[in-house]
Amino acid sequence: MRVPAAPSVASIHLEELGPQLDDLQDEVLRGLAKPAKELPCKLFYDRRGSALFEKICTLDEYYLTRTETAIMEQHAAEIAALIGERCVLIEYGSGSSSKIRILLDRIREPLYYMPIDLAKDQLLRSATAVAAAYPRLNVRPLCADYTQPFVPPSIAEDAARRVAFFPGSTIGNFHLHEAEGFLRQVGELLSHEGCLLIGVDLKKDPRLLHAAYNDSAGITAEFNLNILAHINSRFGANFRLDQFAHRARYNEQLGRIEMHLISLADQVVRVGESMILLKASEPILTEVSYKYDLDQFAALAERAGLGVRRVWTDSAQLFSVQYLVSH
Ligand code: AVI
Repeated sequence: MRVPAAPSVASIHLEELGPQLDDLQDEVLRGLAKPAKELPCKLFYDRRGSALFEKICTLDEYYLTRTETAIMEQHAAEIAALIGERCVLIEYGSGSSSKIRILLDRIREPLYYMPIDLAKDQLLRSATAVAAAYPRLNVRPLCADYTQPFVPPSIAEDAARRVAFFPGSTIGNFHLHEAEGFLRQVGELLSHEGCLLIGVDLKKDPRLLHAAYNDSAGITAEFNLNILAHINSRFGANFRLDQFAHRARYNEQLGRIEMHLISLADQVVRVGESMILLKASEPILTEVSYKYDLDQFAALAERAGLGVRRVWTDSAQLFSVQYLVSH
């Protein structure tokens, strides 16, 4: 059996697959030119946004992180047995790379770990920390926008199987048709024998959802407003953060949290060379966060060519961790 050479932490090499700054700016401008203005939620995650999100994950009201972590810890042995030995782990939206450790502590001889994220600084920091903690693991961070189709570098052809990991219910941040396209793309990457371990937040009492996205310490509001600061520094825009307010509401009909920034006045904002007109009370949609029921998610996965093989939930059925295979 081939055992990969232990990489030294200093040798961590980060691979980049765009996107170009111009493409991102175009995406921002296209969103702001729509009759109902919107911004891409991937732009939440600059250095400050990533730190604010880490803080959100520790809040009492934000049940998602602790519930998912508890489910994974409780079922880690079973999950590891399903995954088997000598796999390559590909994590989408790896952020702080904390939940992958629950798997790495249990899986037998994982060969490679490829964390994929757009937030480059945090990606490099987290990948370096994982490499230091698991010296026999080959860690290959990839800075890429996984919300767009991309071809990952070929790695670990000698691995027994590819395992995609997509925790946190980030799948909820895709619109439904995008979620299907994303799952199909993951399925194609997995090929035969591959599997996807995914965290999916579930429908529940809207009061719990409202509290989770309108926390009493105001961290989610700061996180939402920070997208404007990020756009200011990255694209030479001049949004005034004190001219916008955070709003997050549960749209029961569509089964999703809708997070907006509300313009507090008639105003003109410059983004690059463009001038954007905003009316008082006009909303900018910054994020959707879909909540699924189990049947609805299984049907979505089926349409994308994936089959749900195992579902673990907490006793209150707040959150689910699901094990999917490609057909
Ligand atoms: C990353 N994502 C799953 C979070 C969510 O709950 O939709 C982002 C977030 N937005 C506000 N709070 C947390």
